[in-house]
Amino acid sequence: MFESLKSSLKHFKKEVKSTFTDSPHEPGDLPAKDTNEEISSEIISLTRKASSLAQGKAIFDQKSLSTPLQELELSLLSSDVELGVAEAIIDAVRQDLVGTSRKITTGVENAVEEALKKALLSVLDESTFDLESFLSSNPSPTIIIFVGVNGVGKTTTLAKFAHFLDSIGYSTVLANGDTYRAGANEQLTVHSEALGKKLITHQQGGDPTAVLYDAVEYAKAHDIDVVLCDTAGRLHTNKDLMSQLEKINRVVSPDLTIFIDEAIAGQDAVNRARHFNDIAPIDGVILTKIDADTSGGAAISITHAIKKPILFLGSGQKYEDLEPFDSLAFVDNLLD
Ligand SMILES: Nc1nc2c(ncn2[C@@H]2O[C@H](COP(=O)(O)OP(=O)(O)OP(=O)(O)O)[C@@H](O)[C@H]2O)c(=O)[nH]1
Ligand SMILES: [Mg+2]
Repeated sequence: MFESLKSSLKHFKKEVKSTFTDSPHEPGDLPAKDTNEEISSEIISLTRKASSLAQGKAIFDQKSLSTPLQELELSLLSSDVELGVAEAIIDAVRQDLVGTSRKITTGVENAVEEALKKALLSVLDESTFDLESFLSSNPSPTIIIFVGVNGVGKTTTLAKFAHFLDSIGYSTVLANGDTYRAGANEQLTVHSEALGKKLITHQQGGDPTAVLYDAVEYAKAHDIDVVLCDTAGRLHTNKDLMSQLEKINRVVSPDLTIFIDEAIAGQDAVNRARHFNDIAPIDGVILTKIDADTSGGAAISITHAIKKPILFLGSGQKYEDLEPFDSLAFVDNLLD
């Protein structure tokens, strides 16, 4: 999982370590320089390095860090990390390290690891959300709608979410706002029966807002805590379906709108999140299919791009395969 990102970070740690702890070149190995100025600057830098190495220390200077940082930026980009996010990570690592010194024995690796950890957390934690405290303070029923493009796992995730809410003591009713796709009612019926949940549906072709309205009425009448509303998959470029979503958002006025996309969609997932956020403001994101071979770029980029947190990661087909997103555990796993 996230192998591409992991290997980018590992490579960076290795490069920095060898840049700052290997002995300086022999004079004969000096890279060719064009001007006297370049030669003297190289000699000064090597002399400094030799002297700090002699004292058992490595000094992180801007010049020596620049090549490993450039390489890191390129490999983040090739792992589908968005340019602005890759730059934010590089800047944070540079700021953290440049001008500091560490003991060669253990300090260099730790310093690089800590700088990467802080930089990654700074983009992942730009927005956070405590679902449980929100649910406990929001007047019932809390209305949650699941939105996203076709086939990304909205319906499956809604069912997993109902299972998760059960585990923390919240009752749910399911509502099928996907009146567009043939077979959508049947799919959600299978989940509602497996989970023992009431499901509100209308006929295919009906108005999704009417289904959601009925589900809210049902929840009020039966003292249900949360209404989970599925919606049809829609491409962000489909004007009709996007204006339907805008109407659902306006009429139903959900307490939470959760954007679902596949972690494997990388940069596309980030772009789609922006489009959906413009039409029906997103409160949080769930990335699915992290069990597939994903670079991890979407997970790193999406919060920085839309300033909304990742709430959960979907990792398989079973109801239990939905983990609350924990940025620290996520970063520790990347740097492991
Ligand atoms: N491996 C894996 N498969 C998943 C995951 N989540 C959903 N799926 C599968 O993805 C496929 C599509 O899931 P759905 O839940 O129907 O997707 P959807 O977004 O509701 O699709 P539409 O309603 O057609 O837009 C199904 O085969 C799911 O079993 C996941 O986390 N991991
Ligand atoms: Mg669906």
